[in-house]
Amino acid sequence: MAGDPQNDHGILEETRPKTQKPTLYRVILLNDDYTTMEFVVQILETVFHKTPSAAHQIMMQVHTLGHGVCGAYSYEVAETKVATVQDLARRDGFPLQATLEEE
Ligand code: TYC
Repeated sequence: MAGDPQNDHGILEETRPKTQKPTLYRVILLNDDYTTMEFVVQILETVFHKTPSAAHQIMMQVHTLGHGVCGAYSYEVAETKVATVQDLARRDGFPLQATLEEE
């Protein structure tokens, strides 16, 4: 039986994995008609540490498909990145939205 500590020679052994995979959350960027492409690229470079080329690629994916993945992080980090994106966007008067999705 999985996780049964009693093996067939009667010796107790711990079979439970010692490490657990942390649940990761994707940060999803959503398209809109008003945020500039330049601002989205800047967000991807500064908040998500993407190269200029990767940032441009993700921005174009969001622009054409409606949404795109910026990265996967622990819940706390992902939440903070969503809040940072929204704060920076509002500060510059853009309606840009980001959301979380469990991986
Ligand atoms: N659609 C926007 C434009 O044409 C650009 C854009 C891309 C906006 C990605 C948001 O997450 C976004 N200016």
